[in-house]
Amino acid sequence: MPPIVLVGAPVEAGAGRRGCLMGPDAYRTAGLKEALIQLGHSVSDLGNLKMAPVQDISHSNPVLKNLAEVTGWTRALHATAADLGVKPVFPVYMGGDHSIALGTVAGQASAAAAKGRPLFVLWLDAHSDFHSFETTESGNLHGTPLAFACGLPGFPDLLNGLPRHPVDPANVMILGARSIDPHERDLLLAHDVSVCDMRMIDESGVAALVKPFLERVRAADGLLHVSLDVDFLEPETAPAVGTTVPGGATFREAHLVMEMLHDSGLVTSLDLAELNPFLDDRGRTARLMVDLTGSLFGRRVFDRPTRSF
Ligand code: Z70
Ligand code: MN
Ligand code: MN
Ligand code: MN
Repeated sequence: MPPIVLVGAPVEAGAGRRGCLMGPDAYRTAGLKEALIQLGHSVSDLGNLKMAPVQDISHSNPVLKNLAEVTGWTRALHATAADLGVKPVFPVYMGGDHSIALGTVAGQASAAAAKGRPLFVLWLDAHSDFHSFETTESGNLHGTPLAFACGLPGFPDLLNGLPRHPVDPANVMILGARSIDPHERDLLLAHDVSVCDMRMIDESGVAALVKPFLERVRAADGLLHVSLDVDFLEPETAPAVGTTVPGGATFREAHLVMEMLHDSGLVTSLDLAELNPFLDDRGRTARLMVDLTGSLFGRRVFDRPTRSF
């Protein structure tokens, strides 16, 4: 595994309530870097990115919130991800609300294009985040990053004239969905995105859903970006999130996904999104996210099989 680079993105401008800007520091307090070092990785922390609001950006939809700030973060994160994505490192983007993925996925996609390899995206989320800036009714821009990543129309020039390298919607899997708005549902169907909702998890189990996706990534020699939204998890397990949606992934399902991702050896970048430490219960959601990241980076009980009967 290449060296891990932690990038702090203290973004809350994309969410409906404040607090996600404390996310990166909560991951530091919960010992993310130390946990990864303990697993034998070499880890550096670039600190928190800086952002300058972009004033010369506008859009006809009057409900959009904090467009200047979100665009500033998108450009900063896009530049960082495009740079880290071509280096022999594994970037972990510590959000910040999920609008960070407007920049991280675009940057990783730009790097993948430079390498001539397809980018795949696994979106672990209660939501599909598949609004364009035209279709969002809440105006909360954390509801838009996956549509932007897939190259959908209805966005202003978030990348300051730099080319978008759209992720093929056929290379995306959403897992854990249970709250999708009507416009998003139409767009997901029109673009033929694979959406695995909670019913599919209940009926098939996460392993049977994730396995064929990982096989596709391997067969295509793809790079794989994983975007983990805290609300993928059941809110009783992970309370530190602004919009709680009951019926989420269990502790064990989430760990199993992370363990399978580790064993695949296919993951090349990771977002940790939507942690709101202001809403946490004595840091337990932050610690759970650190533990899940540990599973993605190889934590297991034994490093070889024990005797079997
Ligand atoms: C809804 C909207 C959302 C969280 C994404 C929800 C968006 N679709 N909420 N992540 N926590 O407002 O667009
Ligand atoms: Mn999300
Ligand atoms: Mn490019
Ligand atoms: Mn969500």
